[in-house]
Amino acid sequence: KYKACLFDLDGVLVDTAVYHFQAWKILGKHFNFELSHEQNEELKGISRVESLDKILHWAHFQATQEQKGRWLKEKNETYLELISHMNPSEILPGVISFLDQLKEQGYLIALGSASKNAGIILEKTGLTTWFNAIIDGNVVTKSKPDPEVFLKGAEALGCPATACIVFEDAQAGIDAAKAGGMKVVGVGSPTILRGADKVISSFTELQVSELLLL
Ligand code: B16
Ligand code: MG
Repeated sequence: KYKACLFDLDGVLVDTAVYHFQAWKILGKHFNFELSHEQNEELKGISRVESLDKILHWAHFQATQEQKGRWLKEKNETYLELISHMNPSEILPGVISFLDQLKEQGYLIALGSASKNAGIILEKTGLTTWFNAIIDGNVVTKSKPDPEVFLKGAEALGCPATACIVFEDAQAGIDAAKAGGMKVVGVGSPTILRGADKVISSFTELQVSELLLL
């Protein structure tokens, strides 16, 4: 029935949201803005540029193009410094065993992330070799909820969308998977994630055999 699994990165395989949060908080000092946890939730799955626009809107700060360009670069430098210490212990619980089961049962595996830093994170955590295809922020032109990232993943694997299952922690990503005609498993809280075919709080709760019930 299903041939491939497409994984989001941040919040699904590893918890880099904490590093994005820290980096945006440090940047916010330039315009006296303190990012809240609730606001950080809204930044999940959306691109770096869109994140800054949202933050400036919340801060009621009118920035010039020059300031924006400088701040995007600065935020990423802080973020790169924070993720430079990442290691395999930061892979979320149950992920490796789940990927193992998928490989054993012949599923293809792709990454579908909005992050331009996905490659570095996969390397640092030792996850790179699991993937048959990697689609990240460097190759997509339209960010989630547009389905482009997942459609490109399906194409790279040579699978029709209907044979793909997406794993996502962000509402924008769930909407993207649905718009692409794929099944989607939400990773997080069922009260936050709407429209997923199933929601798990962690991969420790899921067996590959259960995917057939989707
Ligand atoms: P970068 P995902 C997304 O990754 C994050 O959830 C989002 O918070 C971030 O703004 C975006 O990547 C871009 O990241 O600044 O590293 O290019 O969840 O799609 O794996
Ligand atoms: Mg995510």
